Amino acid sequence: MEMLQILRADGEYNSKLEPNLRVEDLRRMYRQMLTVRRFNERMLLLQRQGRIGFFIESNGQEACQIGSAMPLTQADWVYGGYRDPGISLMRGVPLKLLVDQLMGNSDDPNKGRQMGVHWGYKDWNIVSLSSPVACRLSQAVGTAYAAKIKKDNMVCLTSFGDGATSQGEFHSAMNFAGVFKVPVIFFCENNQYAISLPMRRQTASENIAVKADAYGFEGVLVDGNDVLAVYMATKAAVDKARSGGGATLIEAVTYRIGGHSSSDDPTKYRNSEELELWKSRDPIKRFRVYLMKKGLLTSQEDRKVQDEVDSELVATIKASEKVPHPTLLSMFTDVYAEMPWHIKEEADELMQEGR
Ligand SMILES: Cc1ncc(C[n+]2csc(CCOP(=O)(O)OP(=O)(O)O)c2C)c(N)n1
Repeated sequence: MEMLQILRADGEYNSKLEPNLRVEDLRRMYRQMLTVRRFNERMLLLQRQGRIGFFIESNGQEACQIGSAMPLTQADWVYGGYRDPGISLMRGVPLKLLVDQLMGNSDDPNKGRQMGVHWGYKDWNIVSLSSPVACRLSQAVGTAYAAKIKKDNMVCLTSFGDGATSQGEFHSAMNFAGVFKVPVIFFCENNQYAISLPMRRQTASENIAVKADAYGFEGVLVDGNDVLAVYMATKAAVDKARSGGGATLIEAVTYRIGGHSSSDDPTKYRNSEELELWKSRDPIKRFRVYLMKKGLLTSQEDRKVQDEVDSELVATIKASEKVPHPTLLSMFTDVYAEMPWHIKEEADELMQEGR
């Protein structure tokens, strides 16, 4: 199976395959990729300083997030992962809401009741993340199937890691999607590891994309560090799903540059040569070289964008840190349409304590 690649690691590109994207879209994609990178760096620092409790980085996976979100419309639905803050940003979720989520403050739409990095933004059709690996695949298939029954023109994209493909839920979701020709895009961000388990121990198949064959739909292998290739592959899958052609499995081959989470030490299970090799395939660097080659970005403009992204992050963190924690009583709101008596009793008791 051939891997779709448009931008090579050194920034050379295949002009025959370039997508027809507007200049402002290319610039937006670059800015958002930078934002994700800086967001990762800053949030990990905040976690180390004890200003947030937990974080999961997506350093190195920026092209996957930005390229896969790009072809979606606002009406489409996303069941994304903890490594996908960039999908939220591309859909228009303000950066502050991402920081609010990690702080669990009262501006967070979930009011701090979800685990950190478990993004969910109803206004942008981003469904709150469930922790069990792979369970969102069948949730996404269900949503997409409902849309099909209702003759709603939306598609549903779900992203997940290589580890998710070894769960039973992967089989159930893929099988159902194939049989019922559901408008869903399975977007696998193969970052080579499921915590410490390397890809060679994950599957004996030649790759993950090939698994789609068994379910009767197309599997596509794409360079996950090439934002243009990810965009092209996802756009084709979105167009196909929207026109009744059913599901696609996209395997975006990438690498997790950081640890699994802020609680992990990856030096325990992988070597620095491997890390350096993948760092040389950086998705942002190659997109920057491409934009410069095309005359769409100068070094000065690049500096300016980077400064703007940094300033926005600093200001956002400051603003989020000023927001108070949710009140204790907020744990009783938005949960039940009608509060059961025993919960009401607990809420009343808490209120009497003046909290
Ligand atoms: C059913 C289940 N088993 C184990 C875990 C613990 N766990 C959390 S993330 C993770 C690895 C997931 O790897 P992958 O799907 O490749 O995604 P990645 O973290 O690499 O993005 C595991 C085992 C879990 N959340 N759910």
